[in-house]
Amino acid sequence: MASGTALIYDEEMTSHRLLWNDPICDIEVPERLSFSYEQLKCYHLVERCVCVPAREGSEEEILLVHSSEHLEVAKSTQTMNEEELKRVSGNYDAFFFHPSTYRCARIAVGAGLQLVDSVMSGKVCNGMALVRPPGHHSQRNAANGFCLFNNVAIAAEYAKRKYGLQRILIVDWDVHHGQGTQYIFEEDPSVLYFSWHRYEHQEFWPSLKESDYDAVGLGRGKGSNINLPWNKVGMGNSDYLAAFFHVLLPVAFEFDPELVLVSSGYDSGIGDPEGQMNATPDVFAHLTHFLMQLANGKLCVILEGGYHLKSLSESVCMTVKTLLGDPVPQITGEMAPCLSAIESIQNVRAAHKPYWKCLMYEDTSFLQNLSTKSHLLEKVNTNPSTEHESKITNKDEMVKVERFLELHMKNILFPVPPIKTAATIESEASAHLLPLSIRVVKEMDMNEVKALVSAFYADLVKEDETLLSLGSMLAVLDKILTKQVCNGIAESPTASVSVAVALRHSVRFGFQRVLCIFVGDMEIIPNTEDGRILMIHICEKQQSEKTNSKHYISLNWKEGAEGNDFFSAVFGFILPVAYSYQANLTVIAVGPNRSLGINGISLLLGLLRGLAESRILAVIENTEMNLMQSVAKALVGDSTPDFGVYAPPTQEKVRKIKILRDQLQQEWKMLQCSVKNGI
Ligand code: Q9C
Ligand code: ZN
Repeated sequence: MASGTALIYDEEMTSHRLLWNDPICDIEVPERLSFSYEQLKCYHLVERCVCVPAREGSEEEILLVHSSEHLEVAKSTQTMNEEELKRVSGNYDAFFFHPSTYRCARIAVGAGLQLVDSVMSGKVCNGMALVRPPGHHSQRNAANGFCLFNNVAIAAEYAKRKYGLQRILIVDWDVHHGQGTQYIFEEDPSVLYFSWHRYEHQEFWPSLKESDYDAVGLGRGKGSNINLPWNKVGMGNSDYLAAFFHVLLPVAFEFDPELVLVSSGYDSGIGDPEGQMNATPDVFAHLTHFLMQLANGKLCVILEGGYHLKSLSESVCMTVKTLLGDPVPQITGEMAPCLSAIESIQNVRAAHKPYWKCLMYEDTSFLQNLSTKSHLLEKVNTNPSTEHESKITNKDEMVKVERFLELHMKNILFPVPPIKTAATIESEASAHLLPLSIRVVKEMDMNEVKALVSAFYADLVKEDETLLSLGSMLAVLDKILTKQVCNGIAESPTASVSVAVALRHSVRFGFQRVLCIFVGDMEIIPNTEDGRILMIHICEKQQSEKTNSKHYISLNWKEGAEGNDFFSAVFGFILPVAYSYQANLTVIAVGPNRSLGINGISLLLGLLRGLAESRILAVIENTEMNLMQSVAKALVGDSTPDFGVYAPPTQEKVRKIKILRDQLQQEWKMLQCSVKNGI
């Protein structure tokens, strides 16, 4: 399997710059690139990447997407004087030419292609290209919005041709709508384009009707264009995460791309003068982490916008750090999407219901009540405190954000344990099946275990036999609690007791919120740490007795015969609850009669690494080597295995999730994805 992260940067792309006064274009400065690269050096990230040189994209490659007229106009600007440059620039909406622009734009295109080649050839697993000018507004025949050639669109078309790819996902998290990319692929079902963007009911640039949620693609491409318009400024971490849980991820996993490209604009981050949003740099680590679970990890991130230098550069660093496999920082702030975000999410889910199986049981009855596009929320908005209206407009605010970020980054960045996953290994035979990076730790000494148990856990541990099985779990847990490793696996013949001890031990150690996920038949030993532990029990049989506690959730789920219908439960329920809870440790226990396949468990683990700074203790009851191996791989960050043919969840399962969601969304707010219920 491929490993490593490519980084592509060429200083030459800083030579493209604005030569005259233009208040619209003056934010697209060369420092965007150099500052980001400096910050990467500062965090010692450059030296951990595989530095791949950029190259010029060829004319032929540019013509994959653009007209020859457009190419010729761009080419002709190389020898123009300032006056002529200004005149040609004036032919476009928000673009400026410099004599070096054509050359830079060709390098920007080539950088993207070098990245695609590095990933597709297996030289690296993923990577990022820092480029200027950006690309996603550029159209077949026109420059637009600081963009000359559409770098990402060309990369997608190139990947299709050169590697015969049939499914490419483009995620555009820039705060502007990449209308250029939409136009290029709107009839093409092989490219799924997702974009969220500041829209404000069409008031915000580029103010197009076709940026709204009902632009779903054309002809054979229907369903492969997903627009999520933000109708308010101030969207933050929880709004972005909700968009991923309830729109992008379910559809993306159903689409099952062979390659993921990101139109990676950071003007959707806090402090940006264009976006006016509130998302902090750490959210980009999460977004990146989610996308790394697709396409066997083949992820190419290509820079687009981002105009607050500090915010931009920190966000770039969070992205690259995550691509490198570092633990994901804990997300900050209240975990509740705002009403306006929920409304947008609901609308786009409804608009795409005809095209995606994961949405086929969506309730769209609300649509009939809307004669025009809904502004209904302005009226029903009962909780204005979660709505945001303030706009940052002046330099003072920009400086405030800078100070905030300075502090914030110090808080969220933590030292990475050099070896990340711990396990105790029973036999030589099992040792060689586990990933090499696993750190083998010695079981805790029996006398120590006895002393510990008799002092604090005697009520949980009544048999000597059970005592014996705690040695492995306690040794691994200790390494996690003391931050020597990030996560670990313990085998235990008595998982429920091991987990009960692990939970109480972690709480005693000082953890305030431990998320515990049980998979399979297991006796749940009630805990006395109420509130500090949240349990989700995934099993076939209904566990009725304990459902009255708000910190015990029973999710009755049996994976379908074809497997992999688990996505809907993961994205629609488990992740939203887990992110709402903001755990600082995750414990997952897999017992007998598990109702999930190994793939489902791997996916779940891969995704749970996004929580609690990736701290996970996995306790596995039966010594099933396949399962052990997959869990170990997921914990060290290997990409999730292929899922096979997509199997939609049955209507009954969708209903089950919905009932749980309606029941619990007041408590766990990230579950909210429609305004009809519960608000
Ligand atoms: N009144 C990127 O972020 N604003 N481009 C034009 C006209 C243009 C943004 C405002 C913003 C372009 C790649
Ligand atoms: Zn932008």
